[in-house]
Amino acid sequence: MEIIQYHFTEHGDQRGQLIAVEGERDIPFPIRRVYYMYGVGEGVRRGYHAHKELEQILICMHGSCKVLLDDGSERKSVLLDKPGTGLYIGHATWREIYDFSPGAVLVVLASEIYDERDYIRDYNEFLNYLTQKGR
Ligand code: T46
Repeated sequence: MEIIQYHFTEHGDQRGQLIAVEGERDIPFPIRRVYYMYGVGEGVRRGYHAHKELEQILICMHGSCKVLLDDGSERKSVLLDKPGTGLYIGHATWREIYDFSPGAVLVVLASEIYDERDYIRDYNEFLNYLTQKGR
């Protein structure tokens, strides 16, 4: 499984840092939704699902967290700890997000608006879905 990360340009000067992320330019899809999570407690693990169509970029704006990616045949963990780096997660990839540091803020740029029908929340269903798709 290839891990795809985008490194955004940091416009830094004596006033501090600024990063801009433009859909279809800095990332491969138009941004139709932004959401973020914060106040995630120690030991909490989120996600546990895959998406049928959704593409996303995860950016840890403050602190750090880890993301487990699983394409049905391989599992990889990625540490997110830089506001200038975005992790791409395409469709048909199981994800779990864990090890949030105290005060961590995770921002997600999504290719589609929220649609619960796009979620696969059962791991065996996810494996069956991959088999059906011939992956
Ligand atoms: C993902 C990981 C990284 C909404 O109403 N709108 C939204 O856009 C989202 C993302 C969630 N919600 C509601 C649905 C649930 O009642 O917020 C609640 C928590 O969502 P969920 O349990 O899906 O959160 P996570 O952290 O398990 O997963 C989220 C995204 O849902 C998912 O797409 O890839 O973050």
